[in-house]
Amino acid sequence: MRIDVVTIFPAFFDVLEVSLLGRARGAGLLDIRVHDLRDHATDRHRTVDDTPYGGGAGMVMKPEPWALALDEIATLDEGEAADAASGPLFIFPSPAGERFTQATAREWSAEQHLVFGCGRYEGIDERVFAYAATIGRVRLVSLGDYVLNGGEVAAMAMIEAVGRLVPGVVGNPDSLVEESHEDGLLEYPSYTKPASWRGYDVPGVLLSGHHGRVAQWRREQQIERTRTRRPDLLAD
Ligand code: 6GU
Repeated sequence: MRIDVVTIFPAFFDVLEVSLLGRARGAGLLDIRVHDLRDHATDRHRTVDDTPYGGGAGMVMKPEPWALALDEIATLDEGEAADAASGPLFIFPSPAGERFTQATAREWSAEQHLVFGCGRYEGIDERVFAYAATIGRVRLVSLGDYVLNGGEVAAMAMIEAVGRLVPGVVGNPDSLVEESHEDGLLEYPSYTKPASWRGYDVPGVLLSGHHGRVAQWRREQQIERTRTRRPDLLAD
């Protein structure tokens, strides 16, 4: 899978060189390319923002540098411009977007080419989204109901959630099956040795060697945890 990121803070993405995703990049499973939006500014001050029409606080990111950056990234291997069908999936992290979930991550993990456009300030000129929809598909996506300073940290979270679902990135695919949110429930609690530690004992059923009872206990724990911590998931 190819993933491009457009940002005015490329350094945010340096950590993609470590851990699981770093290894996946080294192995050629993920082709991640980070671009500095300022490289596409058209003035010598490398300006990427301006004051909002209609007034108001903060600055808005200008459309021209975005269009140049997205055009370059969406250009097909044959040098031709992409269209809505042949182009990448453009993802703009935004607190005003639809909610990102494990289902979204699953869906995106089957894509060939994702492009994350990270906005800063009060946002990106709205026309950029309309333009991007002519050279690919566009989604505005939020991590949750709180505000971050920009799309970078949100894009990192989404890249990790999607990247680990790309075949081969996680060594043992079994570990992807029993996770929180994969079956709509939170994950069951986990324990390792020693069986007794500082007065806390591992639940006896896990030491019983009885696979059926272990499976039943874990299921009960999943439901109970979800009921107390995330009742909204059961309502869905
Ligand atoms: Cl995707 N972006 C920003 N800026 N803030 C957020 C968010 C995204 N998701 C939650 N808060």
